[in-house]
Amino acid sequence: MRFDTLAALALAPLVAGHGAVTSYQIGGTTYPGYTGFSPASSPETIQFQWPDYNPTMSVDDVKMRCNGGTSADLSAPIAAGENITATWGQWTHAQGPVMVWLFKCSGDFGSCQGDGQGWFKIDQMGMWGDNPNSENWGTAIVLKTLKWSSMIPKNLAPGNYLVRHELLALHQANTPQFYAECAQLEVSGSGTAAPPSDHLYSIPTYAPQNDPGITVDIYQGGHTSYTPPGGDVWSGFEF
Ligand SMILES: *[C@@H]1O[C@H](CO)[C@@H](O)[C@H](O)[C@H]1NC(C)=O
Ligand SMILES: [Cu+2]
Repeated sequence: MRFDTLAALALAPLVAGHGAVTSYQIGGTTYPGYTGFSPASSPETIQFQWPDYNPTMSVDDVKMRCNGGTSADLSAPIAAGENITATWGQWTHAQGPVMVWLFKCSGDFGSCQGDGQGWFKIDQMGMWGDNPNSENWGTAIVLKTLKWSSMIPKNLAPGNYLVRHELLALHQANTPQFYAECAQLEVSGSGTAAPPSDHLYSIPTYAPQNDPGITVDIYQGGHTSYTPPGGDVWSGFEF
């Protein structure tokens, strides 16, 4: 089912500490994300409804993919080349990258759980400048604005896609905290492009737990640059 009225949008109050994407904006339309804890009574969403706010601590955890949620009732239309803006109800950490991923479904959303090596990054922001113990991080922008906007690659082949917004909090040395949530997008357009296989990852396990982008101790001197785990962004192009 497609969500196409604002009337159903009733945001429940946020109850607990960690972040969650509570809505998505595409063009002039706002689509409900999930606000947590009440799957039975929650309004229908485009976002997978997940069981709790707890951070995922290991890249091998099945909750890495979509925080343990399953297919949503609704999906949102978006044109290739258009931006999707995620809005978080709250967020508290200023160190760590923001990563935005897509996964192409082979059919209906009801049977699309993001299985297999089909996830690719369309956007990310790690650190700028040369000091990890700073607020020069993608997640610091989320802390300040509670928003993140990403463009769907202009030439991306149309179809049903999952979008996955991931915040990786690095404020505690050797205790990474991953926060990921998925939503359902119907991408339209006349493009034919798909990412090459070297940009495709399985989630969980898109990187080893000892990837330097995961284990970095931001309080130790000597780290002057940062590479997010899980490879490069694919921004789309024709073959
Ligand atoms: C659209 O997303 C891109 C990143 O993919 C970003 O650089 C740009 O600022 C966004 N545009 C708007 C209007 O938010
Ligand atoms: Cu936290």
